[in-house]
Amino acid sequence: MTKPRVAVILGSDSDLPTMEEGLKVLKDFKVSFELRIMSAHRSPDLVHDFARSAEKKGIKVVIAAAGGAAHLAGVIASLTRLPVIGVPMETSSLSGMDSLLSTVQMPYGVPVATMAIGKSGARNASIFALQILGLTDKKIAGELNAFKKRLEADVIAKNKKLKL
Ligand code: RP5
Repeated sequence: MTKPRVAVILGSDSDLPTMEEGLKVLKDFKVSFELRIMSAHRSPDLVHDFARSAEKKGIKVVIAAAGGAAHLAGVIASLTRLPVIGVPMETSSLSGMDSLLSTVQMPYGVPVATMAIGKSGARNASIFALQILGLTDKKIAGELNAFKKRLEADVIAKNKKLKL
């Protein structure tokens, strides 16, 4: 196994079923990743230690998923220069709007690239991470080009199936 270049950080194990959708994408592209559970509120020291050491360990991009008062991605972004992608989890009380706003509303200088709420955000977080890696990795760039071509081909095929 090559050294992980992507770290996927979950606020809780309850986020895993949603984030598995994104992990599948990384696996499909055969990109190794580190998967950890840590909470900005319940285990701040773990978050601090991870974020301060991630770049030195060879991580290039962090995906952080959290729900509710979802400060995990923002706290990680405050502690590292690595790009941080936030995935807001769907919640039962506010349908994930709480997670979305607390992930996206970052102050100037500490951005979090915030995806859509839930599974579609989880999948796009992985695509976005691959796009970042693809800036310097020709193999990933080529595979992303092929992936985008497949998306286009699917749309064209749907048009052909239309019966008016
Ligand atoms: C957040 O609180 C987690 O990211 C999770 O989405 C939410 C609920 O966590 P659990 O109570 O299920 O551990 O920190």
